Amino acid sequence: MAIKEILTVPNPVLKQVSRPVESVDDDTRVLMDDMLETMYAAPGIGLAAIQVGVPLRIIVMDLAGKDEEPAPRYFINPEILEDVEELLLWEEGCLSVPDYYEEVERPRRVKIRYLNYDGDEITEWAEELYAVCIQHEMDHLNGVLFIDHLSRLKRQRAIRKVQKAIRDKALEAAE
Ligand code: GNR
Ligand code: NI
Repeated sequence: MAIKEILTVPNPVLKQVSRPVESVDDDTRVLMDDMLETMYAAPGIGLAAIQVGVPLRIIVMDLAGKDEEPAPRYFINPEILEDVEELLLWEEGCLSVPDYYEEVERPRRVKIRYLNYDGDEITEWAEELYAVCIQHEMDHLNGVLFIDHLSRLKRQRAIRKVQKAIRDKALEAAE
């Protein structure tokens, strides 16, 4: 297993549309293992392959609480089959937009279909945090970030904040 570098805004790779996985094989599983390790180390509750520079429709997630057993989830080629009109407002963050948090509204429940770690097809409803997270991650597969759901002013503020943090870190390291 290996921890990979997580890309941050405004890296244009994050805007790429990821392509479907053709077959779920050992290469796919090595990538998913590395993604999970990278996500846990960050730490985060979800990660899309494009965030580590791989343009494939793959997501890993773990929504277990601090005192719970790890519960890794793997999603390959996920699709939203159905959603509900009722919206849920949730304060989101993103490992590609570090240290910036803002509320986003999304459908409260979504019916999803995907392949799991073994390549088996799963269809199920996701709700609450699971619904928020899978929609956030599926946006990444289409080159969309949660800040793209905000006003242009807030989006630019978020990007500048990340750029400043990176610049300050580089200056600190050069001292
Ligand atoms: O770690 C993460 N937390 C989070 C909180 C609210 C809504 C979505 C997320 S996903 C994020 C990790 C990430 O950037 N995934 O792409
Ligand atoms: Ni994200």
